[in-house]
Amino acid sequence: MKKPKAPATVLCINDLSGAGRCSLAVVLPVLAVMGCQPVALPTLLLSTHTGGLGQPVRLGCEEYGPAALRHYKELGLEVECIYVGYLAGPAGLELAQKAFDLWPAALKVLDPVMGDNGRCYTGMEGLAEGLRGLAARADLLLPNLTEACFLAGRPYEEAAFTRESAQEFARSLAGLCKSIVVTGLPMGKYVGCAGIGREEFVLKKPYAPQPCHGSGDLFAAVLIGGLLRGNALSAAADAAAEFVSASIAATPPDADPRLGLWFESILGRLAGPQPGR
Ligand code: PXL
Repeated sequence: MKKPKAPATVLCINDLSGAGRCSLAVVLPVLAVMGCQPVALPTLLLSTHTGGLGQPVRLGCEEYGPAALRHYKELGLEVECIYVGYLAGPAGLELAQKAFDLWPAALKVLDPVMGDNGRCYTGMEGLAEGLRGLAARADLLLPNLTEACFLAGRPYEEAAFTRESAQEFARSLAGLCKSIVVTGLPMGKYVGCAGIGREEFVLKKPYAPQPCHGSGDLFAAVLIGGLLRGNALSAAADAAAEFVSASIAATPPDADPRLGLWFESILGRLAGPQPGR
């Protein structure tokens, strides 16, 4: 019998928010169902995310993170991809830099989680400069419109984009990273994302009227799963945007938006052949 190929190992540096469907709670099931082996490296434990569910209970991981990295290195863990999300503060930034140092050949993906709708998430002010440094070392940057504006040091404007202006906007970010997919671009009845780097593309999906908590985490995880299956960036981004749209459609309109998207019932759609690496 042919020996099965080992699933791609993805080191996921992100927070663990217990309730609210975001960060590791979303990323781990998505990557696993797509045939990868996620290794969770929490930057912070919270009872919920910080988006309107009251004051979450927090447990810092400042000591845990570097010690866990040392352990993984001692074990000789092979890491094919490092996926960086919510960093919680300067210690998280340092942890991600250290991971980039330890596995230089890994595919390095940075979702610079800082805010949405023109506003910063609680406690994320002041991380822009450090995230710019990390982005310069990453292979792929996945900001939403708000984060792109923060990183580029520009005012946030709620402009309506056309295909052309969306592509132009993505091109204007080129100095930040080799490859960029910027998400959440308002395009009338649609929401768009635009990519630059090895490929240039603009994708449009129907606009969801209610805020979609955790949608960025869902998008990033599906996109990474697709890349590790060997798909092109534009195809992986399209599948990710499609899955976010389908998750919005699977969420009842009267559901509490603070509890995120009801993606569980459609998770099986992401299952498929093992990553063909
Ligand atoms: O999904 C983004 C996110 C991640 N982690 C934490 C958050 C948020 C958004 O509010 O609060 C802790």
